[in-house]
Amino acid sequence: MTKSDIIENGERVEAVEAPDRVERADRRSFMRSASFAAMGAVAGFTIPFEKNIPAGLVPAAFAQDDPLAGKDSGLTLLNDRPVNAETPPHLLDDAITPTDRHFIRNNGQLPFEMDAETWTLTVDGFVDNPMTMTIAELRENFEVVTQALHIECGGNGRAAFDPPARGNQWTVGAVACSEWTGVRLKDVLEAAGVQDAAVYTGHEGADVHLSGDPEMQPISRGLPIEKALDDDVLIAFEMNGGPIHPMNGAPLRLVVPGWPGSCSQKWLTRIWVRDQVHDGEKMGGQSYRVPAYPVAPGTDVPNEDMVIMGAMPVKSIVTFPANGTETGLSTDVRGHAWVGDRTIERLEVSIDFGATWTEAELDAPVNRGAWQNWRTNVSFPQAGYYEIWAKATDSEGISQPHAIAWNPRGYNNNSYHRIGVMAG
Ligand SMILES: Nc1nc2c(c(=O)[nH]1)N[C@H]1C(S)=C(S)[C@@H](COP(=O)(O)O)O[C@H]1N2
Ligand SMILES: [Mo]
Repeated sequence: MTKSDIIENGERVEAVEAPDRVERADRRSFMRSASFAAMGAVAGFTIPFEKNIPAGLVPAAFAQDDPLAGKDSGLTLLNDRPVNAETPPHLLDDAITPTDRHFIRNNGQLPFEMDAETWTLTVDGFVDNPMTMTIAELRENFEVVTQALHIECGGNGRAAFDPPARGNQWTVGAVACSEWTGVRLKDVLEAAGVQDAAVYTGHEGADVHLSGDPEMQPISRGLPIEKALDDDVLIAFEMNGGPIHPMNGAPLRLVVPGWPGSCSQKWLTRIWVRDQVHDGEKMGGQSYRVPAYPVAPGTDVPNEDMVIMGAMPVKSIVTFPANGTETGLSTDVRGHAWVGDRTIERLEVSIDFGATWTEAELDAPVNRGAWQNWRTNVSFPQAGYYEIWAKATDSEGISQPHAIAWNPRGYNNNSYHRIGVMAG
């Protein structure tokens, strides 16, 4: 078995992922450079019949690793290569999403190492003072802030597209609002001295392309410089007062609330300030881009007619009661609402398929970039099946639509969240 055998066979590389990141990094480097015997040594055993092992076989002892280690067992695993998992709405009931319930959207494999002590971030490109800093230096040199910030995958809701759009079939749970601690990207960029020629950032992370090819990046997206200088964008090193979960970008990540989740680079190693729109992996073609004009469902839209997604549209979710449950003739109803770069002004609920709506109690955001919590109580006129629909309206007076504005890759589905209950 050669080194390239191992690297080219993504299945095998993926299969050695272990919950313990240190151990895992060890195993991974052995996978890349050594033999099964060496791997056995790491795990504390020898493999007497090593020479009989067919190329490409994953030793069963290494294949048991759980991609959802450290996560709530109620998360729905959509894919394990790369790992993608969403959170059922009833598990998103908390005002602040616990770390173990934050969804996971990976485009590649975990980095080889995620050591907070040795991690560095480089800021370079069109800046006066290019810099490379450790996490300790970021903490020392910039104001450390803690904010509740929501992240939603641009493709959340894709499963409802008709005709279907390819990509992860997210239902409604590729969204979360955890409390993130870090420094403002704006403060770091200002210290680096953004030059007049700067128009965009390019973000790089340490995750590994699915092919294992070290020359390729799984994803590298960026922000228009105006958004990068907005004070709600954080370079985060803590999640909910503890370490960032390895799957959520430990030990350093961007959090760009209200913009497609893909802007929130995980395992962040570099902010490259550019004098052109960033052209990193998944910035072009049909990725995170929508047609510049409305299209009929199923339309093939040429790449040159696609525009990069910016702030995400107004949206809400019902987190209680759970879909498909039985209730009394009245029940509490609650959830969250959010929108990119604006606030939610109104949240309404309907129990009669949208014929009438009643306003719910809606909290202000705890800080800019946080989702807003809402609650109400509904009474059903008689026993039977009801749907509870939620509709948010933002500060520009724009409400969630009833139907999906179809686009080829299934982005920005902000149609009403509906849950069904048996009342009485
Ligand atoms: N380095 C890196 N950053 C990344 C990704 C990735 O695959 N690699 N996925 C992006 C996408 S598409 C989303 S929706 C968010 C998801 O963040 P989460 O996995 O912490 O929920 O991370 C973004 N940041
Ligand atoms: Mo995403």
